[in-house]
Amino acid sequence: QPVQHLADYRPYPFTLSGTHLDVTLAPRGTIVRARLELVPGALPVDLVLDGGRGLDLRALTIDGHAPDPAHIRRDDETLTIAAAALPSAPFALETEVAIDPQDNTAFEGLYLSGGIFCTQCEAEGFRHITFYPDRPDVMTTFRVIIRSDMPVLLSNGNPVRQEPGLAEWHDPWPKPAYLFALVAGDLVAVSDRFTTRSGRDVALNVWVRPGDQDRAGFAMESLIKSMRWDEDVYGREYDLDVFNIVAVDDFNMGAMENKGLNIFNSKLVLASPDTATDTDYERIEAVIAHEYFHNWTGNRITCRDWFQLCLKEGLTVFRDQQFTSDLRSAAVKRIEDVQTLRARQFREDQGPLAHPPRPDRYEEINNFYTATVYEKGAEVIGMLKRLVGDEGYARALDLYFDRHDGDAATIEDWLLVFEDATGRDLSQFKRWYTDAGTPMLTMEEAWQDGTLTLTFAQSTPPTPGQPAKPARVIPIAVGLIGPNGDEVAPTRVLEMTEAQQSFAFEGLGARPVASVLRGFSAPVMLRRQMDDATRAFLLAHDTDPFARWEAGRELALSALTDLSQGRDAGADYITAIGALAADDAADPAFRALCLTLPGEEEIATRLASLGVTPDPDAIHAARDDLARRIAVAHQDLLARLFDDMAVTGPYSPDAQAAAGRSLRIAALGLLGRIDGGDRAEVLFGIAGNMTERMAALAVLLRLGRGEAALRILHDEFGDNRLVMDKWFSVQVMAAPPDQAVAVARRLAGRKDFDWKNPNRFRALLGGLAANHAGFHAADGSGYAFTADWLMRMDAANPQIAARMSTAFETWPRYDATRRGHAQAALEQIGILEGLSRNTREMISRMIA
Ligand code: DPP
Ligand code: ZN
Repeated sequence: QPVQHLADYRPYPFTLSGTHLDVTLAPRGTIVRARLELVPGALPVDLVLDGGRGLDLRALTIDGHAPDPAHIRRDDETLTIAAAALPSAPFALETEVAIDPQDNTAFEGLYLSGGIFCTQCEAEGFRHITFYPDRPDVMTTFRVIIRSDMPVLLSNGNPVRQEPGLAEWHDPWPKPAYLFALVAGDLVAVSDRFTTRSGRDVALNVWVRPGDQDRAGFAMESLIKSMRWDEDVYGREYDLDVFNIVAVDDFNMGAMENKGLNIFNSKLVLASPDTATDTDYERIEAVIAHEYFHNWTGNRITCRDWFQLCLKEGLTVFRDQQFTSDLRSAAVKRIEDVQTLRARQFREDQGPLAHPPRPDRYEEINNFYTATVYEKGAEVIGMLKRLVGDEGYARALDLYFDRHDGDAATIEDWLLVFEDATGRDLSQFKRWYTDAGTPMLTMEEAWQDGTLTLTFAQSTPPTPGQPAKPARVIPIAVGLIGPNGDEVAPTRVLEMTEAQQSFAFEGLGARPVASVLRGFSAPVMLRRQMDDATRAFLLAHDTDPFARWEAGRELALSALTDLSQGRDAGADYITAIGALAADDAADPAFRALCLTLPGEEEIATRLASLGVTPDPDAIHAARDDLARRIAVAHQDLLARLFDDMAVTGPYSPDAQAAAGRSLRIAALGLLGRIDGGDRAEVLFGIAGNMTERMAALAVLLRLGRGEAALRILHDEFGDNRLVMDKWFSVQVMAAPPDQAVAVARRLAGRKDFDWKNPNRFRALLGGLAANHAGFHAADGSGYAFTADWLMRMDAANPQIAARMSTAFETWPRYDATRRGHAQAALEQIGILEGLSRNTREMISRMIA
């Protein structure tokens, strides 16, 4: 398959008016009979179906007759029936193929996970099940018969027939093949019901393995909350009689929004206080919502082609972020989202894998399920909402659902809806979709005669294939704080459209401090000259919670970047952070966020954006040093917080209880720098919940005294895959950097390192990648270890190998020694015989 270009889009020349599947399941030799009802266009053309060598074609007929074999051609990826063999009127194409789910270690198409048959078809998995026009703009209704002895047989839509050994499902909503799903297994359900606003009674089921029912309740609660929220906030109702969720252990993604039959990675369904952390609970709630919200933004309105992926993903992420903000703390959620964006998307934008939210070329679409498409895609919608206002946004969304229900749409369609609903010209705004890179925004201030003038300049560094970047529309939310700490001008959104632009605030009595980019109103890097005293002032007084947190973050980053370059720094930060932590009127979760230092990766990204080559060891040492000094300066306060935030009574995953625990854990992490880990050891022994136990374990591991705790956890949960994933990852992540690779190597040699399981593989390799100074060990051992495993994984599961290769995406920013080792590792992967298209594309982009 050559490079795909957005500009080459052509509609499919046939209309598909119905799909019937009849699947007889077996671990090897599953038989798939497909009947496609096709309507030819006006001109005779060949019929090209996707489907490669893995499909063993047993029979093919057109309207019941086998065509002349001379009219059928196959290659590695397609099957073509010559126009000469096709009727000019509507016809039925019937095929029978055999496939082997048991040998499918790529987990794409139909496969077996722990004895459960399941499917993953997005983006292009359906072509591994049968010959088909496997593209999102070919939509039709599906009727599916499943034949198997398994007790539970599920597919999309509504059940038509259920009898021993057979089930029939019908999905009345036309859909592309990527939303097809089939599940068969020995499963049990946690069930409930939901009545939609217009009175449709919906049966809800969360299907899990027998024994896991008591850990599926939270997922069900989250589903019901999601269904209600989408009715209340977006006016979107569910449209089938059943909604099924299935949890499986082997899954490449987090979850999948198949129509009426969502399939989830079990880590995003199963939770109990003793096995899941607060973060897990919040994530389960958000991903259940995300997949449910796709029913409208993704399924009812899908994408015309895969270049438009952010049409459904950016919008659905934006919607799940709104949902979490409504259910929990909006301020905390915004800060967390910005942290994620910076850690993953800014990082991506800074390196060789930078691409726009809507790319215009790809070799392997699975490589574009990225932070840029998802998280930046959501930020772009947030900006759009800020520019047109809440009412304009609501009008535009209503129009979008009215106009495009049943369509396979584009970013152009989406923007036109906003233009039509609000009268705004969005041609310049569109650059956010088409241009890669994080704009750098600098600000200068002038004060004269009661007028404060803010002058901004924007510039975006070149990214692969895009040397020059025209100015974008940047919404900059600004408020002003007077010298006494009161807000003298509420938030106003400045609309920057030029490369350089000034905005004046007039009639001011005394010179205020500008609070800029409130709520992180645009995904840019803001650089302004500000001394530490002014930052500390904003940290104390800003009325916008994001900007307040950001002031503290800037203080921390300026201290850490200085320290990592051998300059003394941090005193102002230590003082300011103490005052904030002591403010019992502030939300504990907010205080916890302020007390948690930026990660080493974030410090490296900041240094690189300043043109400084990051030194991973120096960054690690600087962060250790600052944390220790905070602990020394505030030990009494931290000890008080640790004690005060102890929750008594039964565990609850709600936001308020989690907030208390997060502050307690933040205090514990700092105290661990000076108490030798004694508090952590006690807490690990007595805590009744996984949140505190994992936090305590991480502290102990950093201090090199985690052995006993690890053993206890293993004894207790050795047969629980999700807990064992944590057990693997925390050891590598929290290992002292000079031991990280050795720890990873030792763990990889264990019998229970079931590396073909994506979660286990990510736990270990992702854990190492998250240990910044460990992965970037100067001797190249982290790179070599990772490369070895990527090559091994590539043969089994190309998607997972390609995704994990992003551990290398920042390699060009390091010193020559590290660059040399990284490049050698990448080149070694690149020349591997039989390397997948997925990984080949990633490597070639990274060493271009
Ligand atoms: N399952 C992935 C998601 O929901 C891809 N659609 O984002
Ligand atoms: Zn999604």
